[in-house]
Amino acid sequence: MERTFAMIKPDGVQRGLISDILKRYESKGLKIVAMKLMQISEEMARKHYAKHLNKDFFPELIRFITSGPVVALVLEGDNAIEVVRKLNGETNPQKASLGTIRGDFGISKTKNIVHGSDSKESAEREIQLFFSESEILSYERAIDEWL
Ligand code: YYY
Ligand code: MG
Repeated sequence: MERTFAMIKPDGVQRGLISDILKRYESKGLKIVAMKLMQISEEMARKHYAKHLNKDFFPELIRFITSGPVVALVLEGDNAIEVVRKLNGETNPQKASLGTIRGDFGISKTKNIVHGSDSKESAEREIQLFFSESEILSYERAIDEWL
């Protein structure tokens, strides 16, 4: 089973969308194996988005992602990385298809509600950045054999 890192960004929390978003991940069949409400420090934000350091939107991105609590998640499932990116939708919520989280709930290009790792390497790096080993749980659900 593959693991990915996902996050409900500060706009998702402020707008009361936590339960709607978790519902989509759960209903799809993904298993939540770690979850916490937290505030991201500037240092952590810069590490998380290190590959965008030289982009013009970087300062605004760091300001936004540290502006309020986020929900950090590790989600597990078959092909979880790609599945979460699909559920989240395209980066720009105005272009994202309806039926995706960004497409249904977002309109701002910066405040796009959710994050999902884009590769195995990113997933591993991001999971380690946000969670310690002991915070990630391994457990069976009765429904797992149906997924
Ligand atoms: O992986 P994803 O979140 O879909 O997009 P990235 O290209 O990795 O960009 C990270 C983050 O930066 C994006 O979610 C919104 C923000 N951003 C922006 O504010 N303006 C852009 N032109 C591109 C990205
Ligand atoms: Mg990305």
